[in-house]
Amino acid sequence: MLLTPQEVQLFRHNGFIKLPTRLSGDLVEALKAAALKDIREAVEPVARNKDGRVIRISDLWGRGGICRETIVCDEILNPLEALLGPNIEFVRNRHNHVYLRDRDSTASLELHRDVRHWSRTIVTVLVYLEDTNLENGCTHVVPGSHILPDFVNLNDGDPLHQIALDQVIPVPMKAGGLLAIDSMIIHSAGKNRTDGTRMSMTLGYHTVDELAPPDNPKRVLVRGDRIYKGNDTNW
Ligand SMILES: O=C(O)CCC(=O)C(=O)O
Repeated sequence: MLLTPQEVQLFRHNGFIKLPTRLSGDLVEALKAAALKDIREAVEPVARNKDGRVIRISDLWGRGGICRETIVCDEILNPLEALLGPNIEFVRNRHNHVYLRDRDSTASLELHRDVRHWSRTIVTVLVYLEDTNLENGCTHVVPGSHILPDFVNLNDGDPLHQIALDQVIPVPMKAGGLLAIDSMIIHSAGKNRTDGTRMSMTLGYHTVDELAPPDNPKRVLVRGDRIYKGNDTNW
């Protein structure tokens, strides 16, 4: 299912869209089981909290199997085609991980942008492997903030920045739900105030960069062609 022109316009305007597609319950369960196994066995690369517990597994692409199948699945790439065009790359060196957030988690709780400049933004797809809500820390966004002027430190006390910070809203999502954000949007994870977990995958995608050398190992072509239009081929 592709996005309608109206949904594309909403994404461009608001900086996020709940995709109309979702992952099946079976796929979500299989993903959770695979992630929990890698967390239990601490399959590298992983990140740990201060107590040594694994809270994040990284390089989902490199893990292959069901992680890789999800990265290239139609439920994600079909709607992304409406946003990014027919030629899509998966970004290996931003996101590309599963987070297991609990009461002690501190990662990404501060409002932030994932990238520094609109000319180099990515589309991030948040894949929820458990229901997220106000209690267990759903994603929060400041609608439309992807087009605000570029600022690096949101918490510097500047009243203009405070205007943006005051407009943050929560975006609860069901397990299997897919939220696409322009990574320039100001956003955060919510605080998990429950005794349960909140597991999600975070995936980043680009349109193929027609001016970048085509052999970048940090970018994987997941749909279409790797076109190269640099004019150095006919100097
Ligand atoms: O998981 C979330 O809700 C947000 C994640 C996030 O902010 C990030 O990965 O940069």
